[in-house]
Amino acid sequence: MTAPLRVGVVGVGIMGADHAERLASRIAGADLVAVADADVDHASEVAARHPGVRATADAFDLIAADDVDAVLIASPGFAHEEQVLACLAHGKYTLCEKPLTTDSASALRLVEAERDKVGRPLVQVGFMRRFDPEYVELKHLIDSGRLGRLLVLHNIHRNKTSPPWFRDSSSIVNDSLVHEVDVCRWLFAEEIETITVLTPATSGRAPVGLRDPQVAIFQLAGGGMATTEVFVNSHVGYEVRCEAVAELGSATIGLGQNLLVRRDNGYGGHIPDDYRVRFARAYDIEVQDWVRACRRGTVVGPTTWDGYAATAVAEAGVASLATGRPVRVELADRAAARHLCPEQGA
Ligand code: ISE
Repeated sequence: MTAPLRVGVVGVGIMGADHAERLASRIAGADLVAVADADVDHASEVAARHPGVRATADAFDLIAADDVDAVLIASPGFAHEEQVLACLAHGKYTLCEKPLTTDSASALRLVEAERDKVGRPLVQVGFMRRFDPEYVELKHLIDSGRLGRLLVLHNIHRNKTSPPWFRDSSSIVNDSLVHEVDVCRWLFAEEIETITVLTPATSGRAPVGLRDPQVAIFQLAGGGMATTEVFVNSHVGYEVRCEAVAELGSATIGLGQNLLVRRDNGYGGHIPDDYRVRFARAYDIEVQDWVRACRRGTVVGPTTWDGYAATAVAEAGVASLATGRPVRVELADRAAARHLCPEQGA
């Protein structure tokens, strides 16, 4: 394809509006042509920021439109299944924000629909950490073998405050911990077999009904393990760190030590408020790579299978949250995703 990729964005809440801005201003080879949101006034407001972009309340109109080559879905997770199915039916390349869907059965239906209706990958799932330069460097280091065999990952995932739609503790698993699920599958290049979600003392600053922080333990198929602390009301800032412990050494990312200022008997740096700042580069690279791949007629990055596996692990995590006991992750046969190249995804 030589012409720019004409992209429509479905859902222009916090993340969708951020992606619309990125597509309209920073991404080469793409034209933002339309935005859709159930709140049409908000869609119009976002469209008005970008001359020539139209707004609609109907996601399905946008997906079907002849002048839309590819669709970026950033609507709430519960809307994803129908919207991704529409994209598959119209043969449109799709970048679907995480989670692929909110339960494993519907996520698996999407893997199968992509296989049966299209027969090749068309959908990328928005696990943007795989495009973050620090995570990419860590992945290359692990894959190079220079640290020897990867044994353990320690993850820290903190948000300043949780969004208002985090009404119960399962949101932390489904919406926040799910990133570490994907990171672990990707860095180990193995599936997660069991997950345990523990609830230490809850912070007095967490909204009522939210067990926050949580500590999760993943057991990988090859025997490795990962620990994750998710704390979404730390009231400090957005912090994501990962330490990989391997046979010959360890490696850490996310220390955020780019600029250290010494002043008035102190020293320190800045901690961003949220993921749009911390992962700005990752989002830019993710969307730019997606656009390039669509124009070449391919798909890169996390696949529908990765989206399905992450949702299945999160679902087991929510079950574990209720008891604090390990829960086994039941995955479908990988043949469900035989249309994906073996090297794609985790
Ligand atoms: C949000 O949806 C994200 O994806 C962020 O990366 C995560 O840190 C946050 O907890 C989620 O709510």
